[in-house]
Amino acid sequence: ERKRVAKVDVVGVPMDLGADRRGVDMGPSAIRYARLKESLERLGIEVTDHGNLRVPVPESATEAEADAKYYPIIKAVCDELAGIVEGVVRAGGFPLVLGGDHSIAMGTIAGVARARGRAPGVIWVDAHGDINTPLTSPSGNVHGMPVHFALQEHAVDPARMAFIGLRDVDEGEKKIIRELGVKAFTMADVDRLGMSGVVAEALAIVADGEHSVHVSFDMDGVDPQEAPGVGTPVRGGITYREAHLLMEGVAASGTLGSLEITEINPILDRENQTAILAVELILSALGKTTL
Ligand code: 4U7
Ligand code: MN
Ligand code: MN
Ligand code: MN
Repeated sequence: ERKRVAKVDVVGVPMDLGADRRGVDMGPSAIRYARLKESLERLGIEVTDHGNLRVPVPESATEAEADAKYYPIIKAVCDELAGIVEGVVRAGGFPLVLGGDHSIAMGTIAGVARARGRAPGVIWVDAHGDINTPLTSPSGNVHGMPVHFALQEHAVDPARMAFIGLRDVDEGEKKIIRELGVKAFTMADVDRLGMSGVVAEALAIVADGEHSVHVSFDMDGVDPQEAPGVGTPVRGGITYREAHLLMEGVAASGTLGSLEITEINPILDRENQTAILAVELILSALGKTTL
């Protein structure tokens, strides 16, 4: 019997300042509504829900920086998130962060890094690269930049990170990924290698025995047929079974130290199916198996 996560600490971050379309701020509610707590408890996991952080709404915020919209406010919320995540990890807990747009990953990763004295290895599941700088970004939206900031400011090692599911990467991002040599498994790689091969290769890079693994899961990594409730859907994504296989592979490695689920937009969803899928995937990542 492999060692399972016994205690999970849930933190909601109703953030949508990092994205153009309103609605991902409702992600944490949708995931809780999909019975996150009860489902984890049925797995035998003890759950502490820390509730949601207070996040300003765009209507109440002033927006000065066109290159990275709302960056100062996003940074302040991420600092607060980092403090909570740091405390959870120090207390031996497992942070499960519910977004919110993907800019929140800066806070989660910073918190894990502070608690452990080193940045985690990162598996970034996404249709997008999220590695724009304020200068390369075509949109100015910070949810397209968190990987850049995680590498730049939170000491994530580009050699200890892997993308899975990419299929919509900006020209500037392609150049950065190439120059940094970040391992990127595109959907074409998933087609060729199969998801089990991709996960094995990704874990071999990210989990070197010294780094805990952080999975930052953007629900738009999954195909829109399965996950329609996202702000920026892109066809040709990870299938339902591939998504589970990914999480099951991570669970089986016994290296997962933290997890976040981002970019669910309940307004664009159908009967909460994207949040329901998110809960299923969380359970797979935390060790749920059929038998
Ligand atoms: B997400 C985009 F230009 N690359 O930077 C950008 F295509 O967290 C999209 O992955 C970013 O959902 C998507 O604005 C951010 C765009
Ligand atoms: Mn994305
Ligand atoms: Mn993303
Ligand atoms: Mn998005």
